[in-house]
Amino acid sequence: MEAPIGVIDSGVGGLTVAKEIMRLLPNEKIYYIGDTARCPYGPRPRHEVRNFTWQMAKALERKGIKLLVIACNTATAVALHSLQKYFSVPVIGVVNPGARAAIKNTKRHEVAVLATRGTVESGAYEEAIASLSSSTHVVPLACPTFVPLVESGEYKSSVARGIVHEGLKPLRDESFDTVILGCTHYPILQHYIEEVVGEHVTVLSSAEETAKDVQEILAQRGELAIGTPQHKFFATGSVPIFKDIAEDWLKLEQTEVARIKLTSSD
Ligand code: I24
Ligand code: DGL
Repeated sequence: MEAPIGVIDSGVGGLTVAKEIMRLLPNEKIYYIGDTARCPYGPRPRHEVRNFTWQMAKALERKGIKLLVIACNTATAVALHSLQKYFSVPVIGVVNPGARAAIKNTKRHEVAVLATRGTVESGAYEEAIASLSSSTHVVPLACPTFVPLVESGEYKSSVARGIVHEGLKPLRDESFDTVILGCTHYPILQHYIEEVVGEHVTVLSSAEETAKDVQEILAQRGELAIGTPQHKFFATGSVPIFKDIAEDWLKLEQTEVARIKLTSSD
């Protein structure tokens, strides 16, 4: 089908999800909104995150999309269910795909979830995991230093290694065989996270699992695209900064990035 897949996020982090969708479904056109002017969502009160998420979803609905992906874990945690009730196109978030993959993987029924404060406080991952497997124990951990670390550009340095090791210290006394990266930015730190948890623990990214869900839903509805897509990106903040990060991360040239205004009347 001609219509694009809509992807919304608090900023550029959701490009980790967009990249997985592009990799799995290279013919699909993506319309992406990053609310870079109001990023990060992680520390914000839930009513605010819900409000901002609605604004992005409505803006994409007006542009015409066949499916909406909430790429931001914090936004998914507080807004998914209400958006699913309102929109006529399928709306998927990143929490259920991550939870499902973790349940499939865990042998000991013990899963750790790394996420922002907002996501951890919402209890969304516990709820999603409990509905799939009531016997699975969840160890949630907020890692509030990780998003600023990635966004500082220091994510490859030895400073990054130290911050990740420090942030994951509370996991030392916990038992688990599976970790969900429940935040858009954490796949960037995956190597350091794997170093801390050790080789006997599987680290899963919600981003990758979500792309599989998108594929399944579109295939089921007979809505998979054919052809060469021209993606469009919209940012509420700086266009050149967004473009730089997007082209670097997605390994694309000449991406189309425009400024978008979101208001409470949306
Ligand atoms: N990564 C993210 N956000 C940033 C960044 C980064 N700066 C460097 N890198 N900045 O998120 C956020 C600041 N805003 C200001 C307003 O405009 C938008 C940006 C993670 C991105 C994950 C795809 C590091 C970096 C990069 C390129 C690719 C990946 C990456 F520069 F981690
Ligand atoms: N996109 C957010 C998430 O996945 C991380 C960045 C933010 O706090 O806005 O939870």
